[in-house]
Amino acid sequence: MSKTKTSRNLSQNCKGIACDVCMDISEQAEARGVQTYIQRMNNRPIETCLFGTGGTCCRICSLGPCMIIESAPDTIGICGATADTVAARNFARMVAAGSSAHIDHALEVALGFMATARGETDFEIKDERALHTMAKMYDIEIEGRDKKDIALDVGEKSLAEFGRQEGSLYGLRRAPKKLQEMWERTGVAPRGIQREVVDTMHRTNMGNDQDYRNLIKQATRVALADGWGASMIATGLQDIMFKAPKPIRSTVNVGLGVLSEDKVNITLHGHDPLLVEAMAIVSQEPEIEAAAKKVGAAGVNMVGVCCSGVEGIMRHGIPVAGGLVQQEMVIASGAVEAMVVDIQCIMQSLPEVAKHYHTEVITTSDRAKIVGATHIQVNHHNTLAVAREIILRAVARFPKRGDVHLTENKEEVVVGFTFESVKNMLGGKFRASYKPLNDNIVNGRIRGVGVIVGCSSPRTKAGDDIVTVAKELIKNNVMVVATGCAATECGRAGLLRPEAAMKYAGDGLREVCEAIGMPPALHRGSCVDNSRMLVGCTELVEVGGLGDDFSQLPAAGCAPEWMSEKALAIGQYYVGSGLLVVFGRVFPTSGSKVVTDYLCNGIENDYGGKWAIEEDPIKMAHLMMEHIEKKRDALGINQEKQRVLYDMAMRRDLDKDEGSGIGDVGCAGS
Ligand code: NFS
Ligand code: SF4
Repeated sequence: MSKTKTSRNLSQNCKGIACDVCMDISEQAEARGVQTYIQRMNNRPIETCLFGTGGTCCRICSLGPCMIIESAPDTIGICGATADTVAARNFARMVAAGSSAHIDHALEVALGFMATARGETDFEIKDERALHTMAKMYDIEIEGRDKKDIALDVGEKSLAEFGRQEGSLYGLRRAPKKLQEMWERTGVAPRGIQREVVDTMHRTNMGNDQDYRNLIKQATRVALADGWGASMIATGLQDIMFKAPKPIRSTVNVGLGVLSEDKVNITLHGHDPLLVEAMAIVSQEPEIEAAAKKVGAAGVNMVGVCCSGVEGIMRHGIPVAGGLVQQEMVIASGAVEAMVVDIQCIMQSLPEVAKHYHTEVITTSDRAKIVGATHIQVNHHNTLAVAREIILRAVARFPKRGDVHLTENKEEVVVGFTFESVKNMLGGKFRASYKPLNDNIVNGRIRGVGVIVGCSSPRTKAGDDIVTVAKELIKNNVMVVATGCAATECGRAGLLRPEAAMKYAGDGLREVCEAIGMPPALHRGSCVDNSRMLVGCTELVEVGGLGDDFSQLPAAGCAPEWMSEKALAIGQYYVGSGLLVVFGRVFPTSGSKVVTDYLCNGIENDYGGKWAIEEDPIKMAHLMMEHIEKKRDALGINQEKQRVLYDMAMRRDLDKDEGSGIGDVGCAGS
């Protein structure tokens, strides 16, 4: 059974810590007066507020703020709101906010895609296979049509999904039939993508929805609009314009080999793939190289941070310095000429840290400006020109570089394991299929799939919990698939190399990894690319042998170090799709036992998935593995099978046993 905890027994570690590499940079930076999250956490004057942590502070009207203690009836809101209502209302708002980040990202991508299809941008329709996948989803005719015309139709249909008022989203069609039926039956199938955000913000206004289960229902609907709607569109259109990633080698970590001692280092931080693409293209131009040489640099070195980093590494092999918690340390290395940021997960402190060095922080989106940074607006029509301008500004800063604090710290990684590339890897280009994966799950060499998503947190040693969960899963033959900063942390710990299977994987998983040449932990892209996980799960179902719904799969997700509302949105769309999701350390409804208990238990009866909360990473991994084994038991694939010789009648019965996927070998078990 999942654990339900209140805020009182969840760890509230307010001491700032980091990995050894970052501690080292931070200490030398502190000596010159630089303040990073480590000092800010240590110097925080007020302890974390339990009302805020547990989700029972309501400030949506001026009769409040009302701070509600579940066990003290006289603390209910002035309007009569209970801890359950307030916690569920705040949760729904957080999910809507997280979803909005992905939705707005996707909308920008869709607008850029339309402009590209019209030939108005510097980009092009590069991946026709990805174009056809999206076209099929929208029932758009492909045969005999020019790719530009197909792209225009795909762009229009994608844009229409945001403002749709009736019916349900096309993206839902990529789910197994049974899941689609459940969404329709329970009323959580999203209508228009943006409509679900508006609905959530409306019903969480003062005096509207005050039934916690109904509020969680809407939180599920808006989250599904994110995962199966917006994120699916973002990933699909990005793949069409920039090509779907394929496995590619690169390096990660804050150290030499990622940041260069003799080149102009430009870090790309944020989430906008358009800018990453433009910077990757322009940095290869001979004029840029010549400009760098002119100032005494050996060239220009692009480095990624957060999900922009993930976009750059998957498509171009651009090395990644780190995720959320490494961003200040990257500047404090003293080796960065420009940190270029766009949207999301950007610490306001960056220009302050940069003041102590020669680094220029450049904001590029009018959604994310920071006082103290230089703003250069990027739009769909000027991307390459602006990329050129930014790179030349960075080059001009190179002669001002002072002491650099960098040690030999880099890890080799192989990244870019999308749903399609895994299919190709498993079945070969001409018989691309998940069947070998399903077979190995059914025969038990691989027990199941453990999905690790979300951020790295300053509350842990930055990545420690993520890596501990990943290693424990791998050791116990659970294949790990990771996205976002969690994937970067797996890389920093050396888990994203095929050789890691030898060192960390249990016998069964190691055997499969060695046969295919894949790492035991697969890097599946940015947080928006969690849509790739959804499509991958559908494939596991459709290939057969593992049930007919996500809730039957031997799979579980987790976000050990989550911090962003975006992680909550992702968690809720996994739960609403039938999966178990375990979050570490804090959970935003912990001030209401009723709501937390519903999210961790009761919700399973409604949508098939559920949450669990566990701060100990080893226990978290075991919670996921217990769930996986329970699903295996229910599928009947854990039973000790006896060798039976089949006669013709038995074979015919087996053929009728559609979807079992284990009947085609002629004898049950081995
Ligand atoms: Ni995801 Fe990517 Fe990282 Fe967390 Fe932020 S960068 S969108 S939210 S911190 S994983
Ligand atoms: Fe207080 Fe109710 Fe107003 Fe919230 S809506 S601040 S609980 S009076």
